[in-house]
Amino acid sequence: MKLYDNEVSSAASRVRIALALKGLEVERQPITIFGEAAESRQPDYRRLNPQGLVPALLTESGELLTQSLAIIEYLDEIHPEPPLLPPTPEARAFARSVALAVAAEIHALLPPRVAAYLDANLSLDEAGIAAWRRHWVGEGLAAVESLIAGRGAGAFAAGDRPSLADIFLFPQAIGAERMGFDLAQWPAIAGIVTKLRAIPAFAENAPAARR
Ligand SMILES: N[C@@H](CCC(=O)N[C@@H](CS)C(=O)NCC(=O)O)C(=O)O
Repeated sequence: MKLYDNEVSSAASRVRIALALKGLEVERQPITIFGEAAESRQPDYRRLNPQGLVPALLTESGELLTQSLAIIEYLDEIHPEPPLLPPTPEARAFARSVALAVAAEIHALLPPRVAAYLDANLSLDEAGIAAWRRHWVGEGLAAVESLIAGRGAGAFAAGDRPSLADIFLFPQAIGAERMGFDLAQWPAIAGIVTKLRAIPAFAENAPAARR
């Protein structure tokens, strides 16, 4: 398998974490994602992945899979151990809801293409874009905190072992810290992130800081 990857990407980090939890080694193809000249925007990559996003995973059978949630569920199906989804239907639905609360309600508002649009079409300067990002991260993680704390599921976000929910939460929480948020304001998230930092699959595959 081959992963189209970017070390800074929060979405690609999710797939790297899932691969590491499964003990799977894949070929990595770095794809640049920032600026007009980004490889993700070029026709060659668009032909492969029309959305022009990372991650994307080329399977052994030559199919290109896109979207981190779909890729991770695929990996979980072809390599079921250790499972990335909890054992009960309710807990599985909860894990997916945390994953989507991060991917669809927070992360989707932050990537380079969104910042580029705010800059080019809505005349937001750097400070305006930073305020936009802080707003959606702060509001989004506060909601995720309530979801997790309200359910009181266990040691991790959706039970007593790391799951899909943690795979999505961890890179977003690391990103929030880099933006200057103190995770202590969200005690359930802060406690889970402390435990996840001690797990090499998470710690070694967190999104890198943008240089
Ligand atoms: N929902 C997608 C999000 C993918 C995504 O937005 N990736 C970002 C990097 S974190 C990207 O490739 N951005 C390129 C751009 O915004 O132009 C997923 O979960 O895979």
